[in-house]
Amino acid sequence: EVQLAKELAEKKDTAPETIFDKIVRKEIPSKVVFEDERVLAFRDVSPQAPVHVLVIPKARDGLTQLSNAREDQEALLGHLMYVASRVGKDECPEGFRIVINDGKHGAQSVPHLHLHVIGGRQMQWPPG
Ligand code: IU
Repeated sequence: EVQLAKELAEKKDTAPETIFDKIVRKEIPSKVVFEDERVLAFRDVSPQAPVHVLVIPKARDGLTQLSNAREDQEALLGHLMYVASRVGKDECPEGFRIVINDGKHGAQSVPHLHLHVIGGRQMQWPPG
């Protein structure tokens, strides 16, 4: 357990960068909803509901997916969730859904951690 944590902490993020890095650097335009030093929230280009915002860490730092998170990233994970909650509360007064797709079975398509904030219509359960 300790050894695993150590290896993760020392591991450099060598995965190729994704389009989200270009969005963070504003090389590709996006509709920014919120931003601070650590996170960026922007509208999904292919919205699945009237409100569909992605909240991402600006520096990926190994967070290709949630399951790669390190213990020293707990505060960042909390901040991402807090920002997602604010976006949801601001834009979806009747409720919303937060989704994190992880890996193949999670149907993740972009290997840079992102929280989907989806709302503005009635959601269904179970998800597909
Ligand atoms: P996923 O959880 O990895 O499947 O979500 C990726 C999302 O990123 C998906 O909803 C795309 O529509 C969205 N997206 C985007 O907003 N802008 C882009 O340039 C690309 C993907 I590529």
